[in-house]
Amino acid sequence: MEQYKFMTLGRHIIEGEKMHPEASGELSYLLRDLSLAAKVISLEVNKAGLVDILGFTGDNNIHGEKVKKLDIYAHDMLIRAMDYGGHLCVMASEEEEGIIHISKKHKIGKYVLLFDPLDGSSNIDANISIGTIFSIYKRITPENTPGAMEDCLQQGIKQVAAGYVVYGSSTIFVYTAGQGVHAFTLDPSFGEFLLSHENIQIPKKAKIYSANEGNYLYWHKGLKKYIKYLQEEDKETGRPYSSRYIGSMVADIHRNLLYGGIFMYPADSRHPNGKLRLMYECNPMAFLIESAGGRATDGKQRILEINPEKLHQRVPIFIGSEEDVKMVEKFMAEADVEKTVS
Ligand code: AHM
Ligand code: MG
Repeated sequence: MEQYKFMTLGRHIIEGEKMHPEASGELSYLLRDLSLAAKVISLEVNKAGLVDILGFTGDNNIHGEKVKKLDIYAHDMLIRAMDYGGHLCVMASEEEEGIIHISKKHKIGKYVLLFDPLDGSSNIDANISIGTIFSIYKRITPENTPGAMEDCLQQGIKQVAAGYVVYGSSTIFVYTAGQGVHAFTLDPSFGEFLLSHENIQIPKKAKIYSANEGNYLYWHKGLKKYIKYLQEEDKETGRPYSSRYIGSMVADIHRNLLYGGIFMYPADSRHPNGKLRLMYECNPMAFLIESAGGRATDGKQRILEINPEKLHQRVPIFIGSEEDVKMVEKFMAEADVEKTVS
């Protein structure tokens, strides 16, 4: 097994910064604050089966879904850990309808943070991996003023850093600040994230597809054909593929990042924009997967180039190994041509 240097997340961030002497260091502090929030959330997630925290609170979130206590806990914890640092001007969370202003008591900074505090939370009761997803931008409104909606509604390509924390058999913090994708595994005995995967590159082509096939009936014709194609036998192209779907985006993407594969949450005839949110789920994952050499589109357009219209906008997503994503795009484009001709 490859031996890594005994490198903590904090030290890795500082060393990365040394390569950019012009950097103010604010992004490093921001990532460090995020990792602190992740440790606290991880502790609470691990305790979920032990304390009376499971079950619904009875409240609905802004999408009309039942909210569990841990979602609220993670949302509150992130705000508490992030708003006093002086590095942010505004935040937005999947669990809150509007933007979240920085308290007047604290200094206002130049960065913008968007997050999904606990993605895949419908899996909590079954002890299945869940995660926190984050996305960081530089503000576009004038400095030293409160951040605004336009700071949050930037194209994904403008992200300066993004990542996720997966709370699974171990807790792993994965991030990119544009130069490589790195993963750090939490050592629970002394509470440090230690470098476990450096410069992760997603395989160009793989043998795994992840999608909720229960929606098959409602899918685009080209997508149906693509899935059937993956299930056919052909040794040369490595088919049939394996189907792996956890139903927890962070866990599905994490596996595909390491082993290669394609994750899809497409549009369907009942949900023309798919399910996942551009600002909280798709953009950060697209930034990360592209930084690891992969590809992310909505079937036609690069996710990172979509012009966001609203905070909680949903978009279809096809993300993962480059050649696999290109292949599904080809199937869908061909089906569209057939439809126009007939
Ligand atoms: P959430 O943000 O409400 O947790 O929903 C997002 C989750 C993703 O983690 C996962 O990929 C998807 O919803 C699963 O949806 P489905 O149950 O429709 O397959
Ligand atoms: Mg989510």
